[in-house]
Amino acid sequence: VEPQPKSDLAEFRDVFSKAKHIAIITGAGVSAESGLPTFRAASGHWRKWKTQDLATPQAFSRNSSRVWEFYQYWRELALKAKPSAAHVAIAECEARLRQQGRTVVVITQNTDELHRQAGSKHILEVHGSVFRTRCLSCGDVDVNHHSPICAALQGKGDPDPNCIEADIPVEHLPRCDERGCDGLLRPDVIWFGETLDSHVLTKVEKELDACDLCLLVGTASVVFPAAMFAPQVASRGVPVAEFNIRPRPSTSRFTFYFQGPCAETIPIALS
Ligand code: BJW
Ligand code: ZN
Repeated sequence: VEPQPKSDLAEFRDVFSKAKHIAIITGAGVSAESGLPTFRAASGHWRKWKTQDLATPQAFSRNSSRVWEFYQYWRELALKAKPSAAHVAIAECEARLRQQGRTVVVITQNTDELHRQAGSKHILEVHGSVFRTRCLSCGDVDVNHHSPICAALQGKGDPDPNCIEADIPVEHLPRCDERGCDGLLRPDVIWFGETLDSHVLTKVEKELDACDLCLLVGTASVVFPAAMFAPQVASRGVPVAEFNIRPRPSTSRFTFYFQGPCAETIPIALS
């Protein structure tokens, strides 16, 4: 029989108190209590489509207007959202441990910047950010928190499956303002079929190799390569603690499992 992960908080707290380099891997579940829908729940649909139909370079080249409407909706939600108790506890933990010469790194798949808003400093955003744009012509990457991001997207992005598509001409979608460029902008996020930024991945590898405790919070762990991060740490014999509302097949490979909404479990675990 496989060893079962433990849900013993006192034992976790003991390991946590001795850890010097903590890697916290997060997914959409950490933002669920901020009111942002997760990707693989029924609520994760937008109009008639799933994320897999919209978050691809093919979808963007076929219908840039539709994909920008989807991101208009997302960016509005993320801008209005407030960090949850889990985001806050993670940020406070980093600040507190720093005083003791211990480090915390957040390796997040989320593109909502809520960890940053909560005050986390050491963050690796492996799937990018919806608040950055990238130019398809010159490659320029820019920070952009404006909403709407361009006049034509004002009031667009309604998730109702029966609403009429905006069909915005590409010249009215977000365009590059670098001198003489005017190229089409896209959200600076990683879509299916695209490789993760190699500089970010190198930093992630370093952190996974250096950590002596790993937390895996609110992710379905089905999207690669991020799904391999925690198993990679566990295979070195380093303790991994998973926090999720429901166990997953690979949960059994980890040292600890704490079931429940992470806005409840994380503040207790990291207090
Ligand atoms: C709570 C909670 C609460 C709820 N408290 N918990 C086979 C092997 C290897 C690779 C592939 C393969 N087949 C296909 C691939 C490629 C593909 C992939 O992995 N597909 C899988 C679906 C199989 N991967 C890629 O394409 C990646 N690139 C790549 O691999 O490059 C090399 C390559 C290229 C081509 C072919 C093969 C290889 C890129 C992946 C990019 C993912 N991008 C997205 C969109 C980002 C843009 C945006 O945000 O708009 O990233 S997809 C979406 O999923 C988003 C998320 O970051 C990501 C992960 O989702 P996450 O965070 O796990 O969310 P959910 O909703 O799935 O889960 C929420 C969890 O929280 C659940 O477990 C809940 O129970 C829990 N929860 N409430 C605690 N309150
Ligand atoms: Zn440009």
